[in-house]
Amino acid sequence: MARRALITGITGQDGSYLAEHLLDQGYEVWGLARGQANPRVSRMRKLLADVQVVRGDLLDQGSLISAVERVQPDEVYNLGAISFVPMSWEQAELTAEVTGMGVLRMLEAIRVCSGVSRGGAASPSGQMRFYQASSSEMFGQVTETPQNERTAFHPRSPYGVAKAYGHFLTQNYRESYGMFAVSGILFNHESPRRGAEFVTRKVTLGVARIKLGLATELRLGNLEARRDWGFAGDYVKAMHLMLQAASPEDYVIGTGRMKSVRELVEAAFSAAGLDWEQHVVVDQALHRPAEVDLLCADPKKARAQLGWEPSVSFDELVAMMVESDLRLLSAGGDPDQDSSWP
Ligand code: NAP
Ligand code: F7E
Repeated sequence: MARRALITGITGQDGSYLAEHLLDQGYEVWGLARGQANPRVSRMRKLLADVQVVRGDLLDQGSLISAVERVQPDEVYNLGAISFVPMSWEQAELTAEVTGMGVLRMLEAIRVCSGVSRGGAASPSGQMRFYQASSSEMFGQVTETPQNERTAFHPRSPYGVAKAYGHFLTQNYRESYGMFAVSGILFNHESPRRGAEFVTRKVTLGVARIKLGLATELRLGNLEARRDWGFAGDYVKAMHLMLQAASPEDYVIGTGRMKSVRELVEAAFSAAGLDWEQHVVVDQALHRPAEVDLLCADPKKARAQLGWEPSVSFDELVAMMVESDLRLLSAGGDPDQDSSWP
């Protein structure tokens, strides 16, 4: 019988790549989707016709229990979150509820449905396995570079704090109940399906608009911030590998290479034959109340224990995204419309 996976955050970037990867591996894939008329669900259904949808919301404990009872998954991937860092200052409480408390609700749904009793450490074998989407934003103001699984956390946003809560809770359920519950500490990963609010996609869409004569300038915030950017399609494979491991452990996933936003901008404009200095305007209003200056992964553990390696370089990623956005906009596609997902 096919193994069954339940993915929260199915309408997001990672949900789509993970679902494709698991379908390729022969899984029966279920996606948890929220809302009465969520337009992102119809976009997801067009791209991923073989994914089955179960309704639920990370804010609603009962809905998660019902979803787990119905699907009876072998593996649960908790990717659902409010994931845009600036929004976490504007809606800090909601971020804590969805991105933080949502992890508690999902873990409780699994614990209740798999009959794990409080205080009774169960054997990890034969249980539902749980993956939590932890984030390099937990490192925040970094205490060492590169960051590994033992690096201390100093989150710099309500998002980072909520992720740290989910991370420690996942570790706690593993230790308290013997659950096979792990976190992947993923560094920034991007793709043509990245939300338009994140800096990579904002830049590649901006480049495409300027190249096609649809805009003349691109307004950005802090150009000096440095990130470790990789390709989302590679990173979802690491999520799957973590749940196939012999023992439940956390892993850092990234490329080990840092680039600044300025370097991202240079690469994207030059991929389209444009001079970025003619078009980019720095806007102080886009700076964050507390910035994460740099993030760089040390992915040695994942390489050694999971055999995981990134396959797409920074330059290849930027070129892929610029080409995709040029194609999308040339064909009259609107990145804000739900049908336009490459
Ligand atoms: P994304 O594109 O922003 O997707 C977020 C998903 O969460 C969407 O499917 C959204 O569904 C869902 N969601 C929001 N509120 C929800 C709720 N109340 N109940 C259930 N689902 C809800 O994020 P992503 O880039 O794919 O990232 C996936 C996960 O990895 C997130 O947890 C993110 O924080 C984490 N992460 C991402 C990165 C990265 O660089 N991409 C790095 C580290 C960690 P709707 O359609 O209903 O809004
Ligand atoms: O910002 C700077 C900004 O919003 C990257 C999420 O997936 O990765 C992501 O979080 C950097 C920051 O991603 C603009 O100040 C400059 O330093 O693309 P971003 P993020 O905040 O790193 C982590 C790992 C996650 O877990 C999150 O869910 O770029 N920046 N100018 C800008 N950023 C944006 N968005 N827009 C600008 O105009």
